[in-house]
Amino acid sequence: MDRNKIALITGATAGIGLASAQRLSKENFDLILTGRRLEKLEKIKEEIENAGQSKVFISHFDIQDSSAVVAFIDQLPKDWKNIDVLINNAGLALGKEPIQDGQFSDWETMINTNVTGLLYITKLVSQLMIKNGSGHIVNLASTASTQVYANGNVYCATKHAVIALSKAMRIDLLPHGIKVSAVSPGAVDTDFSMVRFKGDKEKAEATYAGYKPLYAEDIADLISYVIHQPAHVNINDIEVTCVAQANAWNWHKTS
Ligand code: 8X3
Repeated sequence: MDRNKIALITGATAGIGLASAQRLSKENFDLILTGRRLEKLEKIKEEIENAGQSKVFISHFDIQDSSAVVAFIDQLPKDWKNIDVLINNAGLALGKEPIQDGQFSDWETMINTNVTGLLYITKLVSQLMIKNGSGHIVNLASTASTQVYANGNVYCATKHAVIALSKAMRIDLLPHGIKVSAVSPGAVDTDFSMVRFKGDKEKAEATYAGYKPLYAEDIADLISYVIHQPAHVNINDIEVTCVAQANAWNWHKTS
């Protein structure tokens, strides 16, 4: 291939999405970065392009909005439509209450972002990949994709859906040679918990206190490993936690 590969990363303004963008910019990828915050995307584009290794195309929209997703794909310049890798990273948790106390609006946002938004993007990008004759879709799942913890209800359900959809996509896209992988991290020290607890710093910090959690760069490293396998190899599913976390419930905290 005489061009850089192209990776599309959703939710690229922070956390795992941003770390993946930074990582892939050093690995001969040009990047399509999407998110809701234009200013952040502009800053990231400038930083990566100034470093001189990668071209960056940005687009800001909310993946919950199907017309915005359609418009984004329609308006992608022709050369940027050769997407080699789609990293479905956009996703969030909102609230941590028992089912009887959960907020409808939190549930809607989680389901519409983590599941429906991922589907909108995947449908349209997989059509481009089929036209191009190859591609790799990497879905960000979670330890919550196979386990359910107290008060994790709807978030865990959305991540279970991500694993089910990853398996389904792998079947549907099999005749087209498109790889589908799921990456399932445990606790990663990002603004995930500040978002989940709606700015409650004490609760957010408690999530990562008393042990050494994973960092966004650890997951970017794994994603890089997953997408750099030989053409005939696909990593279907990979779960990763820090050493202090055994599963969704068991932790070894020193304070
Ligand atoms: C993030 C991991 O344990 O907060 O998906 O659900 S957890």
